[in-house]
Amino acid sequence: PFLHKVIGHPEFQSGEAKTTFIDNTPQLFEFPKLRDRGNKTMKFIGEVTVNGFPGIEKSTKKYFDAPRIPTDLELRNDYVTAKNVLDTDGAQGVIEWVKKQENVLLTDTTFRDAHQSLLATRVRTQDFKEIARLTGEGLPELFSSEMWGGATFDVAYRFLNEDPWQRLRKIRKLMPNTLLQMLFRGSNAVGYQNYPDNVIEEFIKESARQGIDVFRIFDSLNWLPQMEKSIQTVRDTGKIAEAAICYTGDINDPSRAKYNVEYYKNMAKELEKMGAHIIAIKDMAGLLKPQAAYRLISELKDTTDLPIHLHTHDTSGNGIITYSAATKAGVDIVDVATSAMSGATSQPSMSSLYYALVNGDRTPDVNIDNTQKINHYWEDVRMYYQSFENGLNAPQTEAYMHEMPGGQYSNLQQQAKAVGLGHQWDEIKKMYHTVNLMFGDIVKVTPSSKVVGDMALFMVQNNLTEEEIYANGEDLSFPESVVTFFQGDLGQPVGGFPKELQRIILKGRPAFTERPGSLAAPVKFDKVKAELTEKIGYEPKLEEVLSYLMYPQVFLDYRTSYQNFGDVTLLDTPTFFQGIRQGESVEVQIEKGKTLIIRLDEIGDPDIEGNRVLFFNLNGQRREVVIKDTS
Ligand code: 3PY
Ligand code: ZN
Repeated sequence: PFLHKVIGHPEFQSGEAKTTFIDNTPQLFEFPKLRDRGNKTMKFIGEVTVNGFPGIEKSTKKYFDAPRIPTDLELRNDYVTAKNVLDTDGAQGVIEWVKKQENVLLTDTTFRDAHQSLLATRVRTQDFKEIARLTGEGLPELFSSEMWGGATFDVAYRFLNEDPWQRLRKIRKLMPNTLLQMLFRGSNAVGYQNYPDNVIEEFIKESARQGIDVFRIFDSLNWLPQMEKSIQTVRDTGKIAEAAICYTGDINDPSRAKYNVEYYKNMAKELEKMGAHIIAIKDMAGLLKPQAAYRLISELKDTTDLPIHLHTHDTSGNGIITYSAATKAGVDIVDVATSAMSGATSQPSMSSLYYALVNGDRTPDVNIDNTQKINHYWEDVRMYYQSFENGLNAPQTEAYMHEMPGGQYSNLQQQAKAVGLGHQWDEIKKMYHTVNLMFGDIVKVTPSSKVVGDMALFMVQNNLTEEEIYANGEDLSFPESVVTFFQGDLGQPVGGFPKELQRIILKGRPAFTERPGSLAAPVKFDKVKAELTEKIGYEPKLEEVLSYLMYPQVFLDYRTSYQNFGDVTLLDTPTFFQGIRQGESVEVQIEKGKTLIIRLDEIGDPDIEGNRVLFFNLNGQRREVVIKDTS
């Protein structure tokens, strides 16, 4: 076909073609490029069709109707959004704007925490793309859309064969008038360990440059020294620094005096001094009960002039009452999710909160019809992700006891199943509570929550009680995450480490109390760039160097997968997770006006080595792809 194209080209036929003709006529290469992309895409589809998607049970492909996309949203084109204010008046302008609002403002977490907490973070960019523009246009009154950071960064690479930076760019383009918000783990950035200060700085600058407007910064132990650098860097970029206080315990329970209301007020004052624009209360496990919410928000409002942004999880079923109480107490912004992606371990529902507050004071200013129409889309899309449901679809008040963050619940459950402890899940939850108290009652959120989870699993797996740890701990070898935690790798917990347990766990290894980021040598970006160039065969962009620094092997594996399969983000979600069946066709739009139509005609029997030939039809041409059947 390439030769035909050359010979058939009018310039060639006219006899005017020079040796530069081939170089200057890129259309000649379109066919091979298309064919190459077709081959890679068929390889991916073939692989999933034959061997299933890693991590989910292979089953008969389910067919779904196309999701309902709203076509008749009411638009308020003259509305000046918070993003418009940021672009014209800067971060301080947004703060003044928030303070002037009479109604409670909303952040929509559908694109980040909601699916992180309900569907193991697995929602794909393809499914956000369809609805992002409509969400921005139909809900201009939102304070922000939380759509990046937290676990979405590495899950995108690791499990979805997706580049998270590409997701950011796409959503940025589709939601030009909405503040885009990310969850940033302070000195852990979007990873699970401490990174040198210059990595934190470069990561924030690059994220801001590519479109993040609001950085919610937290530390997994509420340790202030680990938040300062991030807050300052965000301020320097001109974006909004939202400093989060992780909420644990119960301010109204005298037996949990460590985290009393004074503790939170002091922390808020410190964060204000550090330069925070907004104070967030990050109730990651849904522990903030309604009356405590009223008290906490009231007292914080008396303590600081900064806006207060409240985040909770609806695990206990009390989320809406908590928000209602907080709204009465004057909270400025609360986090909600579209109804179909709300409740249980996720955020409370946007439309439920609307109706809880309607015809009263401070009713959120959103178009409820638009909210419900956008929700139809999510009712349909959630079905694609059934394999990732965590099974927690009713209120669970035990969360007040175990205090596990919404995003950790299903993760730890999976970890337990993987080591054969699925049937002991109730004991693990109790052990998680015990371990928290053994550790001195710490803040539990990524990554500190993982340490508590690892220790709980270790104790249940080895049939160990708290007493036995103290009695025989000298002879036990503890999980690596627990050892490094007690060395001070994640920073210092409130009130310090319990000395006796620290001694038992460290067995003479050194512990330090300095900020780990201040001990780490700055990364030499040029050197890392050269090293990465060697590994991937081209000069990487800064964003790729950052991803590699954060997750070296995960990033390299992603590059390998990209080499083999091309851009699989373009596949529809049922095909991505389940492949296609014999006789089925799928369309993959690889560029505007360029679509691959792929049909699977036949799956051959395996040969002696297990290789099967899959007979495809790609845009009318017969193609064969060989896939090794690993079953
Ligand atoms: C994360 O760090 O991913 C969280 O969602 C913490 O709550
Ligand atoms: Zn959360």
